Amino acid sequence: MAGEFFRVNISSATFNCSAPDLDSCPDESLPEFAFIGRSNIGKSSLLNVLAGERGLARVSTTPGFTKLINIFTMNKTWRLVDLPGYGYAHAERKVKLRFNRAVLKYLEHRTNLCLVFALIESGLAPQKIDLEFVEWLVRHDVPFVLVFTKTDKVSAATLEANRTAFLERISAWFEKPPAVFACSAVTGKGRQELLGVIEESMAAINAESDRAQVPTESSSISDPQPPARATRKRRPDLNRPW
Ligand SMILES: Nc1nc2c(ncn2[C@@H]2O[C@H](COP(=O)(O)OP(=O)(O)OP(=O)(O)O)[C@@H](O)[C@H]2O)c(=O)[nH]1
Ligand SMILES: [Mg+2]
Repeated sequence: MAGEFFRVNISSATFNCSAPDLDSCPDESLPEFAFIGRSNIGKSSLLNVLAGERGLARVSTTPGFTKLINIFTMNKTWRLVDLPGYGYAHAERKVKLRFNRAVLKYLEHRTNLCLVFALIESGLAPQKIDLEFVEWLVRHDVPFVLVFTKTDKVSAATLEANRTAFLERISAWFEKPPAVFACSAVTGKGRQELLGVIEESMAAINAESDRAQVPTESSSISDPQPPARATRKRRPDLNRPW
């Protein structure tokens, strides 16, 4: 139910693979939830917090550390995806792109990508590159929630001011603004809420899949409906309860 969160228990978290691009990613059989944001924002750290395994994704003080699409499987049934960050000039210089082309392709075309956690620094006023990236997500219909992170480094008042300012800057792009969460990889704040979003998302996908498989009056045995999972884009839409 909207606004209520389940307690998700992760009993197994394993490394699946590191892919240089979309074509190298594993099959699309499991729902994926990906972390994106500026280099050094804390994507790998937050993935570890959600997974409950400190050393699962590699963390570094060096910006631009994660260079591949790193995929991890939770409870053998869904995946967390650690993406290379954006906005790190040195990593981008060669290709003269502000955003990593392989990451954009993954975000745009990965059909089992259910939701993106777009990380924003709690301690900063809205940054041009984050606004530009969120606009790209909106234009490409990528379902996302905003995660203001590193909240342990800022006061509640600073977080609130920056969150409000960011939402004001993006408000014209939506009828209904995206859900916003506040997290810290240091304190674990926000973990249950993000896991709750994942749980809700998977429940919605399963319900949609079940609905699609219920025979209708017009369907017949000689004209079976193909299973929804195999044939349809399974991305949730932007009008989700959260
Ligand atoms: N205080 C604080 N530090 C954090 C938090 N999350 C991450 N860090 C630190 O920020 C630095 C970068 O963390 P990463 O998780 O590697 O960041 P990333 O976004 O994966 O970085 P790239 O892979 O380079 O894009 C590390 O020194 C972390 O310890 C947080 O919530 N609070
Ligand atoms: Mg990283």
